[in-house]
Amino acid sequence: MSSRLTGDETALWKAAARVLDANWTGTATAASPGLYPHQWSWDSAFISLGLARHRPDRAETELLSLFRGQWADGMLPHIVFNTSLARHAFFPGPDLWRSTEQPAAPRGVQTSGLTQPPVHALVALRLHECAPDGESSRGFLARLYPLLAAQHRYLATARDLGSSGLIAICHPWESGLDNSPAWDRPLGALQLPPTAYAPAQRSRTLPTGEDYDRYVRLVALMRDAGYRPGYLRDSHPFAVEDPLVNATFLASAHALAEVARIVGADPAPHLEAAQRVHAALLDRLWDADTGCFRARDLRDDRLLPVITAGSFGPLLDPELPAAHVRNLVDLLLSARFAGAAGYPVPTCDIQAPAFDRGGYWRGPTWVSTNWLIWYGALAHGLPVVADLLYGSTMRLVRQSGFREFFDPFDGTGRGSHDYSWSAALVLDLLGARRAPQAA
Ligand code: 2M8
Repeated sequence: MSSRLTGDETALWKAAARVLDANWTGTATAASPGLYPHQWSWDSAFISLGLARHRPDRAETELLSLFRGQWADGMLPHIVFNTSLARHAFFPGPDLWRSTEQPAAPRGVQTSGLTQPPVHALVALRLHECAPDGESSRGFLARLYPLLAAQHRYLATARDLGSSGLIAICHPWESGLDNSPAWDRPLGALQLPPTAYAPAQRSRTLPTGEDYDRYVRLVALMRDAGYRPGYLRDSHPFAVEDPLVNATFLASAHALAEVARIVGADPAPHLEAAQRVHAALLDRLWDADTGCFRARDLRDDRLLPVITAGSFGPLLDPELPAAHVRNLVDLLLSARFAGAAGYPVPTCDIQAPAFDRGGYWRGPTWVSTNWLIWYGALAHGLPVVADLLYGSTMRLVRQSGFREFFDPFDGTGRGSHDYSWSAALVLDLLGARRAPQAA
């Protein structure tokens, strides 16, 4: 493979860099200029990977600025609000979360009260590996390490709601795959009071009406209980062990062990945490009948029926047994996913009744899930799968620009334009091709 970018790749690189420059606010990057004007947690992590390739000075600032929102118990919130914007610039804004009323929330920063997939330690280590100046990057890791360790401690203690070794999400937004059909069953079981919370007018591509009321209802329940782990464990109606969230937690635990070694701390607790998740993923979320991972609803202790792009998340586990890897690759290449999509990977099983090629997280291809599966495929020495994902992602952005998501059959762009993580992860993919040792 050539280590130089082609002319076309150079043009893509410049276009992606322009998106990140335009969305930079001075200390962080807006997830998308119009639709998501604040700083989102896993977006920010992905964005810092792109910044590392284009503006390394900003990559560390981006992550550190996100961790300003971390709560005293280690919880890293999924949104850090940009307080220079109008309070109603985004719904749900600070008024729904009321973080400032929570004793554990940071002072002077307004945040949500939920988490998102913990990709941050994985990303921090990758930033270090790409860093032009190893010494200064070690200093950055030393600063970030206690924050990452606290984030992982919170998840392992406050969020192991089933005492199973896996962490549970308490809201579909915590999965990052917000409106995925995987959540239809537990969301449908939620009792709604006779009030509509959500504003009537939202972007047409986002969930509306009763779906949105369910999301807001779950937030209100968590908030009114002070986001307390005891409430989440014993009473909250939505508690799900998700394969992608747990796989990112596991991969980040491995990365955290490496970060610990680099900064002179003890890697052992992080390796033990990774082992626990590895064993519990296989024990609780592997479905031998379909040969893939599925999410488990803790409220009825059953696996959820829909297979999604998140089912491939455990490819991020470097110790995933070869037979499981083979099963996942067969499914990925089958007509249920890449085999029948011109622009893989669709976020939902094409053959599932709920599949919707244009629906928000209900079928379209997203750059973030492609990147995660690409990363996992490389770690398992699957260059054909990795090349398929690389090629599909490049064709999508070449054809439709840095859109939020894409039709998996014809590549039509959907959702917001100039979406930061689409640009950032393309920069990372191009950067990895240019310097394969950093892949
Ligand atoms: C979407 O999430 C927000 C809620 O947090 C929304 O639906 O309004 C998801 O795509 C999520 O994964 C992403 O982090 C966020 C910002 O890009 O938008």
